[in-house]
Amino acid sequence: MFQKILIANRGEIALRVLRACKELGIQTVVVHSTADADAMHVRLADESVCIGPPPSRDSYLNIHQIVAACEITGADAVHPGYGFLSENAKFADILAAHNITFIGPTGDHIRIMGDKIEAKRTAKRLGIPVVPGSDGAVTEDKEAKRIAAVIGYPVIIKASAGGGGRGMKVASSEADLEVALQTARSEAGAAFGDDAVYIEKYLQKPRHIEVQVFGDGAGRGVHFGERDCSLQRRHQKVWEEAPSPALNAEERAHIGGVCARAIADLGYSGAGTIEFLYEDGEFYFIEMNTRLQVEHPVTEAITGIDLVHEQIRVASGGGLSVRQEDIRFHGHAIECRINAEDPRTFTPSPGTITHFHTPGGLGIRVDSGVYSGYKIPPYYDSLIGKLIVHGRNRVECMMRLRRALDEFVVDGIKTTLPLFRDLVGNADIANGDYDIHWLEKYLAEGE
Ligand code: MV4
Repeated sequence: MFQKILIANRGEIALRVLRACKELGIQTVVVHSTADADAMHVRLADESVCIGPPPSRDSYLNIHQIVAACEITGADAVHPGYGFLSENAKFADILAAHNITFIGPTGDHIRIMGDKIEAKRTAKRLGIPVVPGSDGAVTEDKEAKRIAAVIGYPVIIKASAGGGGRGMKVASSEADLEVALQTARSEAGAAFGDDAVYIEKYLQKPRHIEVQVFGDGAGRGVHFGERDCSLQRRHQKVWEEAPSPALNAEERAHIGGVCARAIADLGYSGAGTIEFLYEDGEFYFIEMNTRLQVEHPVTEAITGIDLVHEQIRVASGGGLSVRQEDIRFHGHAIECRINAEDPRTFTPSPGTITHFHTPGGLGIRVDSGVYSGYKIPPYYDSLIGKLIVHGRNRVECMMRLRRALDEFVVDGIKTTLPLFRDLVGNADIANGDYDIHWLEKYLAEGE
């Protein structure tokens, strides 16, 4: 087991990882920018190293400063959290070259999944169902037209170097296709320095369902069920739940089994998320994330398994703590992302939190690094905490969520809490009847 882990992140996830290290008796080092000197994770860590000024590129993204902080403190592993360097293959390679363990998959696995064409090709080879479309990059308009005619319109053009919704164009008929291709190519070239694009059938009303997987790096793979993350705005998830209200146990076991076998065959190590669009009872792979995700606590709630413990264990060579048959699903969990934003426009609202009171009681978890008197710096993303509620079933979970939202107090800044108080009272949400477009339509209607 590791002696000392360096946490290369900030905010609620730095605290989340720190808690896991403390439970495992592992020493902690945090790195932080000058803007985060007063952050909770800096106060709670055994050691801290200031690695630069507020802009991320000069601090949380500065690989050399982070490696230097490892050498100075003698950390033997790095947990990258999510965002920042968590899916940076070069960072994973550099740490390996310094004999420091990256708590995550190999640089090569990160590289494969970062290239969306290569990721899709790999998924297909491993038996994961993919969206019908081109087999790789499309370079010729004629070829694109031929493929679109076969799969049928509408189609979507995606950038291979994109992902997470960046660099996509929809074409509803052949008349739109050339312009969509040109625009997608030039935008991808400008944004990513790689103009490779691919084409897929455009699904019009899918849900976003993602499967949590783990590999031990030596041919074993397991799944921890799915999360439904359909409620999002501009590709930012707002509300996530597990299990998905749309799946039955048979569908869950089937897609989970497919994903676990793929992870085993790939020799993948650590936590991963395989993202699907789900429409009319079918799953279609879109991307794989090679990190721990913001919404991992809903999976922890329904399985009772600490996914950060599991990541640390696997990275240290201890293997998976569970076999597939040990992983059981209990009840229902919902996560609400509390952002320092206007609840309707989502405009960031940094500033000082004058009062912070979190809900408690059975089935309530709040992951947050903020406190009364804390000043939210304007340089980073606006997530200030997550409310995760667990119940024996979805109805109980929703009742408890409504109560928890009533107790939650964040004064001094705007937050997304009022949006969640509206959502818990909505009939579609109560029925679990929503797709990836539901929230944006709901917000537009309220204008
Ligand atoms: C799609 C799609 C429809 N059809 N692909 C957006 C994020 C990126 N991960 C993939 N995305 C989409 N890909 C096909 N073939 C619709 C989306 C999409 C979406 C997906 C998940 C969650 C929210 C979304 C919002 C808009 C579009």
